[in-house]
Amino acid sequence: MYLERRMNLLSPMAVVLAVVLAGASSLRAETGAQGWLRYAPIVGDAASRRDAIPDAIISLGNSEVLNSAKGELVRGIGSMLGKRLRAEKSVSAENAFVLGTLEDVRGHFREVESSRPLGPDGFWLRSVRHGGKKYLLIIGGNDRGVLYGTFAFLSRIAQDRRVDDLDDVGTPSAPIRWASQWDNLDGSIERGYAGRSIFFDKGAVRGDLTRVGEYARLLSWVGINACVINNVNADPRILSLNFLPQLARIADAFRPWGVKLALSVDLSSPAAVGGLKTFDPLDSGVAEWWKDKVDEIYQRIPDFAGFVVKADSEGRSGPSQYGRTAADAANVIARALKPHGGILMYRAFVYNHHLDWRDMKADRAKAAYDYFHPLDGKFDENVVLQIKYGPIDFQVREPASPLFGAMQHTNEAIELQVTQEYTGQQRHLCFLPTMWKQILDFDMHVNGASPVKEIVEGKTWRRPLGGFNAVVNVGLDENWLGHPLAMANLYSYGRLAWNPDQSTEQISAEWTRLTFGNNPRVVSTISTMLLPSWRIYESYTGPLGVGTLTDILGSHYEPNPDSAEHNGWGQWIRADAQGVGMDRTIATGTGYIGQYSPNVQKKYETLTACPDELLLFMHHVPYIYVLHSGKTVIQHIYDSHYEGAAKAAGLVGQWESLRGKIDDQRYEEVLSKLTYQAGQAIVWRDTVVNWFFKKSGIPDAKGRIAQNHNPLTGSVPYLDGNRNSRPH
Ligand code: GCV
Repeated sequence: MYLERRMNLLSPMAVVLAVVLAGASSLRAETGAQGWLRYAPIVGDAASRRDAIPDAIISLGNSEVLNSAKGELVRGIGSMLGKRLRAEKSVSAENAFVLGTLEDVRGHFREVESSRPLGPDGFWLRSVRHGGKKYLLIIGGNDRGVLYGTFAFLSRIAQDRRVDDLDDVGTPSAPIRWASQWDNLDGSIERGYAGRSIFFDKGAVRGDLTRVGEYARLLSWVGINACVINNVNADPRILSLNFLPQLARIADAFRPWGVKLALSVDLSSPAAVGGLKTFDPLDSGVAEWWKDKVDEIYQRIPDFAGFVVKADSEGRSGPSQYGRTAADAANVIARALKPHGGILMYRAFVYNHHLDWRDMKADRAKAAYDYFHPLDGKFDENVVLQIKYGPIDFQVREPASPLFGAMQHTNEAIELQVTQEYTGQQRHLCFLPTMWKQILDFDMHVNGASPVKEIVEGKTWRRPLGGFNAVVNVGLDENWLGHPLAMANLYSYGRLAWNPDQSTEQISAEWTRLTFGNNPRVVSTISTMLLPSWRIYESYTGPLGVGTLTDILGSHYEPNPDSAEHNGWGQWIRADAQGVGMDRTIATGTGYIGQYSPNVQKKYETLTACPDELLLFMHHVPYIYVLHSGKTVIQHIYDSHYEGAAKAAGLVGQWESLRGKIDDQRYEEVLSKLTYQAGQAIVWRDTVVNWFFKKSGIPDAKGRIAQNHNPLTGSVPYLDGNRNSRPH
C-alpha cells in the first residue's frame, strides 16, 4: 500500500527505477538453504492478495505442532505479503484465520458440522462467512493436518494462486510417508553427496541441532511424517543406554514439525549391546530384551515411529544365522513396538552377493521374491515390508519389483532413493519422479487393475498400513543436497507420497515456483529441463534396461562396464562378442519373468512384446537384433549415447537463457554443475561406445567412434577446449 501510494506521486522515470530496484532486490543472492520454503515477497498483485487475507489469527489449541502452524502463518504472510497478523485468543466477530482440528473448529462453526470425514494428517481449507465476517478455517484431521493445511495455504500464496472462497481438502495417500538417512555415528553418510551428517559427529549426536529442525520443517511442508536418522547398515550402539537421551534431543527437534523419529537397528543388538549370548528371534530372552529396549525408548520418546531392519543382506546379521525366517525376526521386534503404536519396517533387500556368475540360471533379481513370497501372511499387523522399486538396486531403469504383486497378506511400502547413488550423485541433473511415476503407475494385474501405488497405499488388498520411504541423505551443505536442482527430487518425493496421482508436470512447476519464483519464463524453462533429464541421463549411461555400466565395485559413479561382470554381485549385463542382456525369460532364462502375474509375463516374455526400454533387462539378444524402433541394438546404444551427451550439453544453453532472471549465486552454481555434467556425459559416451565397439566389432553406422581414444586414462576435450575434470 505504502509503496503504491508513493509510486502514484513519483515521476514516470522514478517509477521505472523503483520497479527495476524491486526486481533486483527479489534477485538477492540465495544459498538454497531455504529450499522451497523461501516466503519470497510476492512481486505481482500483492495488494489484492493482501486484502483477501484476514487480520487476525486464532489457534484452537496449544500443542507444539499447532504453534508451528501459527508461527508459519504469521511468518509466511508477513514475508510474502508484508502483512502482520494479530494473534487473538478466541473467536470473535472479526475477519480471522482459525486453526484447529475438525472437532475443535466444529464447536465454533456450524458450517463444518456436517462435514466430510477428515482422516489423520488430512486438512481442509475452508472460507466461511459468519455474522458478516470472513473466516479462513485451516482444519486438520489432527494437529499435524492443521500444519499441513497451513503449508498448503502458504504454498498457494507463494505460487500467486487465488486464496479467496477456498474449499480445498487434502488427504494423504498412505499413513507411512517416511524419509531415511544413511548417516553413520561418526558423521559420514553412506551414499551421501552433500557433506557430513546433520545428526551425528564423532560417535555422538551433534550439540547444535538447528539444521535438524530446519530439515524437519522442509519435510513437513511436503507431508513427510517420520524420519529414520541412521544408516540401515546400523551401528548397534544406537541402542545403547547412553545414546537414548541424545536421540530424544533429535525427536524434540523434529516434534514441532510433526515429524516422528525412527531408527535403523541391527538384528544382533541383543548380543552386540545387550550382553546376551544370542540374538535368535525365537529366544525368550531376546524377546524380553527387545521389549525392555522399546519400553525404554517410548519412555523418553513417546511419539517414536518405529524401526527399519536390514538383515541377511550384504553381510549384515540376520535370522538365517539361527535357521529362522524374516517373519520371525520382524515379529519379535514388532511385538515389542505394538503396545506403543510403533511400526517395524523390514527391508526386502535380501540377496546373496556371492552368486556364481558362471551359472546362467543364477539371478539376483529373483532373490527378494524367492525369499519373501513364501512368508506372505506370516508377518504381524504392524510389520511393513519395505521393497525397493526395482528388483536390483536403485538403477536408472528397472521394472517394478515383482514382489509388490506377491504379498497380499502383508503390508508393503515402496523404497525410493532421492540421493542419486546410481543416477549421477547430484553432480548430474536427473529428475527422478518421472521414473518413480512409471513404477507407481505400473499395473501388476494381481487383483483387477492394481498399480503399484495402490498396492503400497493398502488399497488393493485392504491392508491397514503401507506407504513410502525414500533414502534422502541431506548433509551439512548449505543447500542440503549439493545440486540446487536436486532438491526437486526431495520435494517431489514428498508430494508423490502424499498423492501419487499428481503429474510430474504439475509437481515440477510447483517446485520451481516455490524455489525460483513465478516468472513464467523461469518456470517453463526449468520444467523443460527437469522433465526429460532422467531420460537424458539414462541415454548416455545405460539404455535399453541394460543395467548398470557404472563402477559397480567402487563409487557407483563413473563408467566402467567391465566391473558389472565376473563377480558375485549379480548385476551382470552378459555382454559377449555376439550379444548382450540377461535372459530372464521363463522359456530359456532365469525364470524371473515367471514371478509376475500372467498378464505382466505376457508383456515381457516374448521379444515381440517386450518394450525396448527393458529389452536387455529381460532378454539376451544379438547386437544386430532389430528393436521396435527399427534400429539394431548396437546402433541404438551408439546413437543414444551421442544423443544423450548432446542433450546434456543442451541443458547448459537452456539454463543460460535464465541469466539475470534468477539470483546470481544459484544461477552460477547450477551453471557450473551443468557444465561439468556436459563434460562427464562425454566421458560416459566415449567409454561406453568404445567398450561396445570393442566387444561387438560392429562399427557405428555414423562413423563417430575414435578408435584409439581411451577416455578413462586421458582427459577429454569438450566445450571449446575446456578440459573435463573428474570428481574428487
Ligand atoms: C546402505 C546398495 C548401496 C549400499 C546400501 C544398500 C542398501 O547396495 O550401494 O550402500 O547400503 O544398497 O540399500 O542396503
